[in-house]
Amino acid sequence: MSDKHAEVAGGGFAGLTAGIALARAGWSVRLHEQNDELRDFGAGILLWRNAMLALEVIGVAPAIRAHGVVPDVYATSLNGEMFTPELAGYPYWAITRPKLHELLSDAARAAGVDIRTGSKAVGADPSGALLLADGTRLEADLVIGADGAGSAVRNSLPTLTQERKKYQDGVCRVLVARPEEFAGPEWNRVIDYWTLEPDAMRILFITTGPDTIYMGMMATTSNERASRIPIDPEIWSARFPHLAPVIELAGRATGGRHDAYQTNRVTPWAAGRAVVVGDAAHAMCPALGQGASVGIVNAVELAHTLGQYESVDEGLAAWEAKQRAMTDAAQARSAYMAETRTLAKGNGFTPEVMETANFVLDAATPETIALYPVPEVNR
Ligand code: FAD
Ligand code: 5PR
Repeated sequence: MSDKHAEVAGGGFAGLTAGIALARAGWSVRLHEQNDELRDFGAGILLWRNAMLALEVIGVAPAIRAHGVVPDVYATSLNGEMFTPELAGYPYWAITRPKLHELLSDAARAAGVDIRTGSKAVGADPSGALLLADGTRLEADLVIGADGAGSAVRNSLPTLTQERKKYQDGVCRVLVARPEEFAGPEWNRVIDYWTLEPDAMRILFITTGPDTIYMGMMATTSNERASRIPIDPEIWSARFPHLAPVIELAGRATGGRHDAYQTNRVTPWAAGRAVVVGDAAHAMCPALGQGASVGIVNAVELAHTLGQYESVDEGLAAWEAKQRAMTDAAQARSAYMAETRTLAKGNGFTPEVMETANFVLDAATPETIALYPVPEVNR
């Protein structure tokens, strides 16, 4: 067990996961969230096998399995034509973001993480200190910037270079109450409805529980009506007439949000005793549905790798050396998929695409790995 101390900026999925993993390894951890409440926006989320293995390591996976839904298949439809469904038997879970966030927050408190809300970070000192907006300087053996794509911690560290990119697409995300017509177990699936003409519009339909459906409604940002929150039912129903009943519900949903696809790639991830994890380090296109999952994996591996080194600096270097290739590949692949919209053609989950989801953490035991067998076709 460690006797070291960490200061974490950011109470999103990456920051909470890093906090739990370090606290369970004996670190004292204080976590700063700028908002007055701990929560997440953005409707629903897919957690792939890689994330589930990480969440097993920190003890949160059983609750995800209890509250989430295993989609029986991932079906793709282009202009109303259904391709052969994929991912039958693949171990992945759909869950609402508020639920995932609540489970991680509860686990962080249970692990002893000292959570400070309304606490805003403005930067880090590589010699080992987190700097807060109120002028406080908090010394630590490790400072983690898990403060999202706009990371103040990252921006305060001049040796971390970043490439930022914007893409043509954006997505409106809403959570709707699951209507009677979609109550049956045959709707416990992902259906990816595409149209590409005259411009791309897509509805990603994901059942997230007995009472909720997550709808990711993608369009080019130049299509203003289709990029609007609240959802404009008329423009969406004209393109997807058979989905009119759920589109109506989406139009009435509250708490939805629109995001344009934006990415950043940071090199290196650490400066002295300061390090970035999650979107602060590697925001990616959502096409693989892997942004949070990769952040969760890297956060768990960070704690695991640090446990193998006496010196934090050496541990950080070893961690980045191990996690970099998988992370870069996920970013490159999701960017390619977003740019080419290859998922619209069906049969998109090739073994190459599944590489990120199939990534196995060093921290996972053989017993854990055995809980999540990968079907032959997805290897
Ligand atoms: P964030 O979620 O941005 O959290 C950062 C936290 O830090 C926030 O709470 C913020 O308030 C706080 N903060 C910010 N600045 C400061 C500061 N200065 N001081 C203190 N606190 C601060 N990923 C998946 O794995 N599966 C999916 O299905 C999936 N779908 C997606 C769909 C879309 C449309 C998009 C856009 C993304 C999707 N993702 C998905 C990616 C995922 O949402 C992100 O990768 C993930 O939420 C990032 O988590 P994070 O903790 O790194 O950052
Ligand atoms: N997967 C998920 C998702 O929310 C999106 C995509 C893929 C879970 C965006 O709605 O391809 O853009 C995607």
